[in-house]
Amino acid sequence: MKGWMGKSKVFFLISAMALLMAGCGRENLTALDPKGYGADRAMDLILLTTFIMIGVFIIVMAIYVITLVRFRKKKGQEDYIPEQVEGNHKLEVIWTVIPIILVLVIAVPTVLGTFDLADDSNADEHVNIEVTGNQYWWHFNYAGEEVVTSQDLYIPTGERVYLNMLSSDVTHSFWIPSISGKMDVNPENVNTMYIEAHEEGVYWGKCAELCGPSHSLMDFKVIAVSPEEYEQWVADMQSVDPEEVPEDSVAQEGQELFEANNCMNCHAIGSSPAAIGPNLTNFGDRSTIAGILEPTKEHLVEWLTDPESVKPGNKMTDQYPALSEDEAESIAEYLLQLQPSEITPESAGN
Ligand code: HEC
Ligand SMILES: [Cu+2]
Repeated sequence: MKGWMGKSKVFFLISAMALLMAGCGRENLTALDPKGYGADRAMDLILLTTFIMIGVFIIVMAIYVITLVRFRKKKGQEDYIPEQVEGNHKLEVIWTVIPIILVLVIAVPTVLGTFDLADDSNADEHVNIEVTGNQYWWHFNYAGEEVVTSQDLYIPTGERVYLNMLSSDVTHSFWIPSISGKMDVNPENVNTMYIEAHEEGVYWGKCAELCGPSHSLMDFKVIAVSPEEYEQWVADMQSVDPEEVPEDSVAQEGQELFEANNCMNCHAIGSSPAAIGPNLTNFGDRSTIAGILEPTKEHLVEWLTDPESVKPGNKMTDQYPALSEDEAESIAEYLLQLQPSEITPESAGN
């Protein structure tokens, strides 16, 4: 009875885990549905190793079952003792050589793929973006373009985009499962990787290295658009005038409050390299607020009045005078109007 209970518990646990993990897959947040070059290579290796493992499993199981059936103790032969074998040269060579061959079959494409994905010899001919990981947000500086943004990384489809990555604090890891593998983002050295998206779309990114209390909320998106749309987006970003005064009076008031409440100590609008907080040039076009909230006015007011409840341990909490609901609403009105481009996560589709 006890044994049966134990087994049923294990069975229950495994089913519960399977159910839970089935819920983990999110469209455009899975390495099993590759939409980019690095993810393709990883998928090839996943399939290769899985097929080899399944093959080994089937063969071993077949030998096991055959042995069990054929060499059972038979009626009338209760006293029979089979030949006692001590060491068999031929067998030992076979079961040493086969695994070595299998490991080589896996190792060769793995090593080639690793070198291929680390190749940055042609980086100069492609789009280069400086990526900075921060507790708990991402900063993107488009080298040579005077374009700076955060959280939503715009890239052209069908081309390599080189990312030169550094952290401003602790080690993070940059991971867009559908597009490419992970890369550590360290405070002491620049790591370079390239990504290439095949199709237009919005791809989810995650920080994959435990970096503090809001590590799991350190999400970002890659917005892959056609090369023409990408050029247009860059031009739109370059033409932003950070001083521009909004037309409606609530947003105007919001802009004044933004200037009066220390916000600009940390947040730039325009291509300023200052980056204690996310650059807000195209904040109104963002797919999310702070990487995780739906981009609505209510959520923005929530973020501005109580960021701690949204992202524990974030670096904005208590760094500015407390805002009333009205003040936060005016600022929200202003920030959500910062929409320099028609090229947005929505236009790139989901
Ligand atoms: C001490 C620096 C600092 C000050 C002052 C500050 N912020 Fe922030 N802000 C941050 C940081 C850091 C983040 C990123 C938090 C995170 O996601 O972990 C942030 C995030 C944001 C975001 C979300 C950005 C995005 O890309 O989703 C908005 C909007 C914002 N702040 C608005 C404001 C406003 C408005 C004020 C002034 C009332 C302000 N901030 C004051 C540092 C600051
Ligand atoms: Cu992180």
